[in-house]
Amino acid sequence: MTAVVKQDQVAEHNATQQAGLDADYAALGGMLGRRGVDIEQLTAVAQTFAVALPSWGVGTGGTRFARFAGKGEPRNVVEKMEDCGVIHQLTRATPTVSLHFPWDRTDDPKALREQAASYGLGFDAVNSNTFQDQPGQQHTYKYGSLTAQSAEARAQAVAHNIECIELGKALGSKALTVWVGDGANFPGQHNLRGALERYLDSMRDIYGALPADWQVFIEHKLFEPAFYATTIADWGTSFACAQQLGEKAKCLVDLGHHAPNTNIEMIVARLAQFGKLGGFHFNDSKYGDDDLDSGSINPFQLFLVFNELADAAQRDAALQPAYMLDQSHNVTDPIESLMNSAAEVQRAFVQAALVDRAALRRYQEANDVLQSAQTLKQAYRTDVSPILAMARLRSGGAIDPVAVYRASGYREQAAVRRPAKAGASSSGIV
Ligand code: RM4
Ligand code: MN
Ligand code: MN
Repeated sequence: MTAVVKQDQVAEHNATQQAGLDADYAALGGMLGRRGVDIEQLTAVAQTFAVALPSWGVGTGGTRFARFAGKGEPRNVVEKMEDCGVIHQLTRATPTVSLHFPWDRTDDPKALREQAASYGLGFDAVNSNTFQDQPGQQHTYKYGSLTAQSAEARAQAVAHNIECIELGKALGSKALTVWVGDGANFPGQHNLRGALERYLDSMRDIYGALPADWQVFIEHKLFEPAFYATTIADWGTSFACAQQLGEKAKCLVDLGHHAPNTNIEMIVARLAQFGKLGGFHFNDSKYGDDDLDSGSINPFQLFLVFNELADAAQRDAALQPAYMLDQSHNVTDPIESLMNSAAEVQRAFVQAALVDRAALRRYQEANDVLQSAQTLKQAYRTDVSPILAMARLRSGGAIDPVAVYRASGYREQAAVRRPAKAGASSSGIV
């Protein structure tokens, strides 16, 4: 595996941290042992964790109004992969990348695949983009894409999605994620049922182009850019469409795409129960689609989502939803933010594995509400940081990825290697 940051630097850093980590790990191991939990087993579980990086997340995102370019930000997909390589090298928790077309379009998928493989990276779901017009595009998406009144615009959007599948095939992806911004801003603008019928017609064409071993993930979002009536606004609509389309269609839950206070873990439980949980876009938010680092606002919710996933996995060992990050901000270094998010999602995963499920079931059956809640809280309150650090160390990563990254000077060197390109917009959302 090509080391993006010098492996000596990682080793030197780890050497300075190892004694402290060993002491913390032993202390935590003792505490867990008294609860009947084997820390070694949890560390092995932590080492199995993997979440995909969003290629658009390594660019500097925008606010909803402007884009503030960051220093040394990647200007193309090759540079994005390099940044993803650093994240994976140091965290060992992000072995795949989710690409977004046409932002990441490549004429040479073979070369991109090889570059990715050199960093130990593969590709997760590919994303289509029919929420903005591209230079030279024939038909506008101003009034929608898969739901557009214009048959030409719809056909163009379908063709784009099929092209994404083709590119994904060449890269080794196995899924297409479809998020559309289609909807109405004014009452009366859409015949609500008609718009969804057009959506389904378009999706049937896309579904028909899926290879046998592929899935399509339908991503819902409450609002934005359509505010009055977003066509795929909620998990219910997403679920109904996935049912209509067939087995290969599943629902994708982006944590930021719900109204505040929505019980997202219950959505997860429902989708798992009915076999339609396709994957996640992990992030956090205070209001809507804030795209903040995972666990930065509501880490308990993230834990509760993983608690449902652990329960679902016990019932159905074959359940394997795709874990992906989806975030993009401009007030942090995106590489640091993504490393941080990967660790926070991994933390929730490990904490959920700590839940004493047999005890929880007993308390639930006995209607012991207080102890049921405490059983979850006990797992959530356990600081599993030493387990995460040990898992990284044993997998060849850094005990403290952000510290190594900062000490490496990667960003400063990137700023020299990658002078800002006028009009570069392949990264970041705005
Ligand atoms: C959307 C949605 C999609 C992502 C775009 C960039 O809000 O979350 O997943 O592809 O943003
Ligand atoms: Mn998303
Ligand atoms: Mn979003």
